[in-house]
Amino acid sequence: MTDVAPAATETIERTLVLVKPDGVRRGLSGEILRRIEAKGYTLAAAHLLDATPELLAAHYAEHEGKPFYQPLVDFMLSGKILAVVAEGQGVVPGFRSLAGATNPTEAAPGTIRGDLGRDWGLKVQQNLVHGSDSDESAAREIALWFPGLGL
Ligand code: IDP
Ligand code: MG
Repeated sequence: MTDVAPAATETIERTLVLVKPDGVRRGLSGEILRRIEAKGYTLAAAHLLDATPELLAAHYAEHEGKPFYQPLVDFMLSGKILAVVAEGQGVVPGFRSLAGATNPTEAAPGTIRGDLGRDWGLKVQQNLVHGSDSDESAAREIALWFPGLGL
């Protein structure tokens, strides 16, 4: 029996993961990357950076005008962010599943937000990670956070 080669048209799926400033501050970057890798996804790129207001305005454009928007931007400017491109079949919904629900109180045990996050009584939920919500968002967000990478 011969191995079947992957179809030439097979595309590599990628998502943007951000370890938010609370995750970096709390020393959870390694644990979060461990979970991504343990699931079987591959790290394609990573860098630790300070976001800028311009980058966050583009990244979070869909949330402009919502009550948590400015607290969210301020929170994302409060410390280093670890930006990661993860890849693998189904990685966009797969990482969202690993991350868990937006509200860490409601996020299921076993998820990043459910196991490692909690409500701190702030105007914005500090929930450790961002993950792209569609292939289109992933392409847009990877271009923002990794300009020139050619991914
Ligand atoms: P997601 O990160 O689960 O995709 P989004 O709805 O895209 O959630 O919201 C972006 C971020 O804004 C969330 O991760 C969280 O930090 C914050 N956020 C969203 N909704 C609320 C809210 O109702 N109250 C406080 N913070 C929120
Ligand atoms: Mg979102």
